[in-house]
Amino acid sequence: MNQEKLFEIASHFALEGAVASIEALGEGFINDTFVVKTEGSAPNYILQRKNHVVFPDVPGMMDNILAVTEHIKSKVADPMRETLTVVPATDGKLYHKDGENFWAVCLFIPDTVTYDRADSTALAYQGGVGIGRFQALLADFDKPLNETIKGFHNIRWRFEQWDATIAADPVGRVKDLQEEIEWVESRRAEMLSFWSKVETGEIPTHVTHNDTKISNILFDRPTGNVLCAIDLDTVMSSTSLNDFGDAIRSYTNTGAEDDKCLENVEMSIDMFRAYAEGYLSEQRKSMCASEKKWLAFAGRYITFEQVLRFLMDYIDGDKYYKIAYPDHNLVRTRAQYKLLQSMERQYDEMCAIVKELA
Ligand code: GN1
Ligand code: MG
Repeated sequence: MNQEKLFEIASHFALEGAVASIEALGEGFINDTFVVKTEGSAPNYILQRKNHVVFPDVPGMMDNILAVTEHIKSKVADPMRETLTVVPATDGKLYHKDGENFWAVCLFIPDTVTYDRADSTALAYQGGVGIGRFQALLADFDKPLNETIKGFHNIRWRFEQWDATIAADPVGRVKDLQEEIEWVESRRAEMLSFWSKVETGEIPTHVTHNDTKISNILFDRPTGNVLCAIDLDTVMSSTSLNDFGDAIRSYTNTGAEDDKCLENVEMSIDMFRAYAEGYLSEQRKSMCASEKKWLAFAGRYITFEQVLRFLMDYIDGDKYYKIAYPDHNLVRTRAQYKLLQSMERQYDEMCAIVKELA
């Protein structure tokens, strides 16, 4: 993106200090992210173009982020480091709209590090602390949040999309996928039965992060301790089990999410234990009995959902996830299914660990 345009976008925000440079940060799957550096001692900033196809209600999303971060700020020792700080536009809105694109800014938190992979149990433990603390700080948050992506981890809604996609079969792939479709169908009743416990309130809902991979946890550079959860775009109300489950899906995988070599993919029970220890060190006291009972299952639930979502996108002609090659979504489906099977095999042990720790 051209520099002149980026400077023009940045000029719409209430920044301290003159902008010195704007550079791309990482290769986001969903948003485009930039670091805005300013002259002298003024703070630096993160500027993001929010993906309005994935997030149809960016203003609602920014309202969620502001409400949640203000709540956290009111409770922590270092409010400028222990959560994100939203920087409004000069007109007071939480975003700037440029044509069809929405832009938003938050403070850059200095002296921090992030990781792309959890390659040690110590890091998995810290990641668990990060999400556990995030949920604990928000346990008494009582304002309604906007549902910025409909039915995000609601498997009943995902099955509605699934049935419609299979019926439409827009690119004629269904005929070659009978085995893979059966992976999903054979678990339909079990997954819906879990979700019905959320629908009846047997499993309560809270503020959830909904994208709990390691790269969304910020660590303090001097101490190495976990500082806060970042990327709050998907903050919504759901069961906190989903945050745990999605983290288990990503932290415990010994292979890649899209590994072509299925032998690489297993769930590491050591990583499971470490993440659960960290998470429960923050959440043990506030969780109810039904949450504890279903905690281990949440790993299977979210991994199953990911099998369904990748396969559904493949059947749909690859419209949601960016792909790097033609069968990418099918490769992802198979790798996540291998992970799901590994969890199913080790499920008794997962339950025993939760029972011991909770
Ligand atoms: C998307 O791009 P990333 O990693 O933040 C997706 C998640 C999936 C993940 C799978 C808004 O997240 O739900 O689990 O891909 N986010 C959205 O890699 O759909
Ligand atoms: Mg994300």
